[in-house]
Amino acid sequence: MTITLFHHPFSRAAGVLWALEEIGEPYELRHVDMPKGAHKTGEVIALNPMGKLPTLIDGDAVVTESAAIALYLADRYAPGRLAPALDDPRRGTYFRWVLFAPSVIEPGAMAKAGGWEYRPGAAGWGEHDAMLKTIDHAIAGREYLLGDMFSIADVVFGGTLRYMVQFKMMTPSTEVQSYLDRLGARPALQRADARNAASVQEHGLAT
Ligand SMILES: N[C@@H](CCC(=O)N[C@@H](CS)C(=O)NCC(=O)O)C(=O)O
Repeated sequence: MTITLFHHPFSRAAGVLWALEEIGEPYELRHVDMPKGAHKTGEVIALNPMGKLPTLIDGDAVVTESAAIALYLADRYAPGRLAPALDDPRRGTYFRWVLFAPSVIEPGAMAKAGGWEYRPGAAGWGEHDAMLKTIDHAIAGREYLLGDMFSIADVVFGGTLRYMVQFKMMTPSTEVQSYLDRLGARPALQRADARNAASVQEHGLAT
C-alpha cells in the first residue's frame, strides 16, 4: 500500500510533498492536469467534491486540506518525531500554529494583497499588523515553533510563510527570513523542491 498524492507542482500539493519527504514513507505522485480542468472531473472530484488539490489517499483514508494531511501523516507515521506525543503539553502550541496558517495567514495575506474590504473584528484573520506581529511572536528566539523540536507544524506554518514570501504577498521580517533560511537548509525540503522542479520539467510547465 503506497500513499498517493494527487499533485500539480503549482498547487498546495507542492507543500504536502515536503511533508511526505519529512515523513520518509514511500509515496507516489499522480499528476493532475489542472490547466485542463482534470481536478474537476474523474478521480479527484469523486474523492474530493471541492475538486481541489492536494488530495491524498492512504489505503481507505482520503484526506484533503493541506494542514489536515500534514497532521494525519505526522500522527500516523511519525508520532513523537514530527508530532508531539498525545500527552505532551507542546501539542497545544503545535495545533495553535498548524491552524493559524490556513485560518489566519492565508486569508490575511490574500485580503491584504487583494485589497479586500472586511471588518477585522468579524473576520477570523483579524488585523494584518497583528497577524505579522503574531508570526514573529511564534518564532522569536526559537529555532522552530516548538523550540528545538522540528515538527510538522513547521512544514505547515513555515511552508505557508515561504509561499507568501515567494509570491510577494508578504515581506519577511528578519525573524521570518532567518526561520525560512533554517527551513530551507533541511534536506527533506530540498528533495521536495527538486521533485516539484522535476515535475515542472516532466510536464512541460516551465515558462
Ligand atoms: N484549503 C485547501 C485549499 C486547496 C486549494 O485551494 N487548492 C488549489 C490549488 S493550490 C486548487 O485546487 N484550486 C483549483 C480550483 O479550486 O479550481 C488546502 O489547504 O488544501
